[in-house]
Amino acid sequence: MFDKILIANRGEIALRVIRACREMGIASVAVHSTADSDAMHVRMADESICIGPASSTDSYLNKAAIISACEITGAQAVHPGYGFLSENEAFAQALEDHDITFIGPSAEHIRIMGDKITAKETAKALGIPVVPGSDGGVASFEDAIGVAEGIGFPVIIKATAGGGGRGMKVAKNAKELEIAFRTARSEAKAAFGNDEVYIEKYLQKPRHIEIQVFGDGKGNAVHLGERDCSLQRRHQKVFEEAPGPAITPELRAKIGKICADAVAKINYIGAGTVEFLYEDGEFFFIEMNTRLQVEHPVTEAIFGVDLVREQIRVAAGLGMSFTQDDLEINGHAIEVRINAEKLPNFSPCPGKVRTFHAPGGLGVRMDSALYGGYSIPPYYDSLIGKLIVHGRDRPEALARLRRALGELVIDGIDTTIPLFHALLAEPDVQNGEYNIHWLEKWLDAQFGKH
Ligand code: MV4
Repeated sequence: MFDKILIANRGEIALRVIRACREMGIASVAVHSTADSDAMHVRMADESICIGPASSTDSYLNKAAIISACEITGAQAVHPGYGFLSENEAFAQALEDHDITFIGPSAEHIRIMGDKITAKETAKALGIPVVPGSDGGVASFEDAIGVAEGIGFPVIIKATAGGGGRGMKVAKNAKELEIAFRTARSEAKAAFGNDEVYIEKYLQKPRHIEIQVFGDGKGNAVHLGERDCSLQRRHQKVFEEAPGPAITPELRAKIGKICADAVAKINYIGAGTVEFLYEDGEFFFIEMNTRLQVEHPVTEAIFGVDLVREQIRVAAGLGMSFTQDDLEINGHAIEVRINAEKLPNFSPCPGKVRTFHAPGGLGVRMDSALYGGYSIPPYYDSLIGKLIVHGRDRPEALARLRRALGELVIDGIDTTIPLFHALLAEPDVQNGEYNIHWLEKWLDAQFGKH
């Protein structure tokens, strides 16, 4: 096992990793920018080291500075958290070249899943159901029409180098396809330096369901069920839950086994998420994320496992501490993302936090790096906390969420807390009756086109 791990991240996820290290008797090293000298992760780690100026590009994304920090502190492994360098193939490779362990999958697995066409081809070859569409990239409008007529309209054009919803265009007929195809290519070229696009059948009212998988890198893998993350605004998740309200035990077992078998076959190591669109009882693969995700705590809650501990174990060459048969769902969990943003436009709202009071009690977890008197810097993501509740069933989790939100105090800045009070009053949210478009529609109805 490692003696010392460096955490190449900040905020709540850095604390999350430091906590796992401490429970495992592993020393932790925080890295930080000059803007983060007073940040909680710096205070909580055993050691800290400044790696550059405020801009992420020069600090949290600075591979050379992070590798130097490992050399200076003697850290044997790096946990990348999520975002920043967590899915950066070159970083995973550079660490390997320096004999430092990347706590995550291999550079090769990151590469395969980072290219959306290769990811889809790989998924298909591994027996994962994919959305009907083109076989790889579509080079000409004539080919695009051919594909669209084969699968039927509406279709969606996606950038190979895109992801997270960037560079997508929907076309309802051949005329719309002509314009959409041309703009999708030029936008992809401008945004990603790669104009390759592919075409899929457009699913009109799906849910975003993602399967948590975990591999030991030696051909063994398990699944930890699904999360329903359909409540999103501009491709940013705001509310996530597990299990998914629409997913039966039979559906879960079937798609879960398909995903676990697939990642076992490629000797995948560590945590991964296989993302699907789910409509009318069918799953369609869209992407795979080769990292720990923001919303991992809802899975931890219902399965009673520590995913970061398991990531560290497998990275150190140990096995997972459980098998598929050990994994059983207990109750229901919900996470809401607390952002430093002002409603109704969700405009970033950094500034000084006067009071921070975290809720507590049975079934409540607050992951946040805030403290009273802390100044949220304007340079980074606006996520300032995650409130996760766990109950014996969904109604209990909802009641607990309402109660915990009432206890949560963040004074001095605007946050997304009022959004969740309003959402909890909605019958559709109470009944779990929503899809990927529900939140945007609801926001339009509440506040007008925003
Ligand atoms: C789709 C789709 C409908 N049909 N693909 C958006 C982000 C990227 N991960 C995939 N996305 C979508 N792909 C087909 N074939 C609709 C979306 C989509 C979406 C997906 C998940 C969560 C929220 C979304 C919001 C708008 C569109």
